[in-house]
Amino acid sequence: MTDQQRILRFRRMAMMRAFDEACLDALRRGEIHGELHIGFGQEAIGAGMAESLEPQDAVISTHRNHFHGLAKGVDPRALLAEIMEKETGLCRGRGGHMHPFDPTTNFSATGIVGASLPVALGYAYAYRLRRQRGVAFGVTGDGGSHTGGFHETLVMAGAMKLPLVAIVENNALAISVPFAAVSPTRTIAERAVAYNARGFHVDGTDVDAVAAAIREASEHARAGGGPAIVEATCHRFRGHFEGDPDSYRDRDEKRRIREQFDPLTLYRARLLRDGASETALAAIVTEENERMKATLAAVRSDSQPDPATARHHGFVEEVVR
Ligand SMILES: Cc1ncc(C[n+]2csc(CCOP(=O)(O)OP(=O)(O)O)c2C)c(N)n1
Repeated sequence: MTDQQRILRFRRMAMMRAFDEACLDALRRGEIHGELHIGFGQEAIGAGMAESLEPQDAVISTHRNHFHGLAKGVDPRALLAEIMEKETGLCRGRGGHMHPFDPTTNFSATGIVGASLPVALGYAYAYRLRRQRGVAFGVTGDGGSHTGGFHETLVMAGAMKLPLVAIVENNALAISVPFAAVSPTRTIAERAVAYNARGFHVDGTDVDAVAAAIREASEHARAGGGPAIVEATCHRFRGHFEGDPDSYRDRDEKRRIREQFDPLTLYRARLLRDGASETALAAIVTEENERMKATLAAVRSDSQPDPATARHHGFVEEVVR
């Protein structure tokens, strides 16, 4: 791997963090309504995915979806505009933060826990039927990995050797439910054997480790070897959603997590140790923050959809007519 590739990984993580900082800013000013799920602490997974994704591949994500969309190449401005319910958003402001959909990059998300996997299965099956090279990436949390849809998806993908990679962001909490208390296995990756799938268990705060595992999993799937599960362990820095009192963890534990497991801090230290310049890395963070602030400022002046068009562009309109 070249120094340039490593710097790009750092930049991608900085960009993802800056994106969610922009979302928080907008939320605090009352410019986002409804729930907002911030991904701080999980940047290495988004950034680690990015390099394995080809244009025809699909990424189907969760309620905590921003980093996966950015990894797939979704335009940050259009994603932010969607989250801020603007007419310029990916879905003209009608999907919002939990339901972005971008047919140009094959990216979508769902607020239904675990439901990203069956959608990814549909893409994987379509690639097979159309004899296309694509791989479908279904992202889920540890909570989502316990659902029936996850199991059914892996059963069918395993039986048919479909090109599907399940990426599990295991932050060890499904809202307040600790992973260890509800999982029958120590890891999720070890369940892969039941599906004739490859299983990878990686430190999800280490972007190099994540990128390597996803690279291997996707090459395996792309080559016709069948599905893979990549479980990336990580930490969620903030509450489940903005407004969650997060009372299931004490303050000291949260501070310790932020101090010890910040993927950006950890990677910065590695790059510095390997000879990167401190000034150059600081400049990258500043550039990404400034760029995102400018994007936020631009989105702010976009208009919101006209209420008279609330029934346009959708199923409701068709049924009512
Ligand atoms: C089918 C379904 N059940 C319950 C919920 C409510 N809910 C939203 S997020 C969540 C927890 C998800 O945990 P996990 O999959 O580990 O993802 P994380 O939030 O940790 O990223 C739950 C139970 C839902 N949205 N969908």
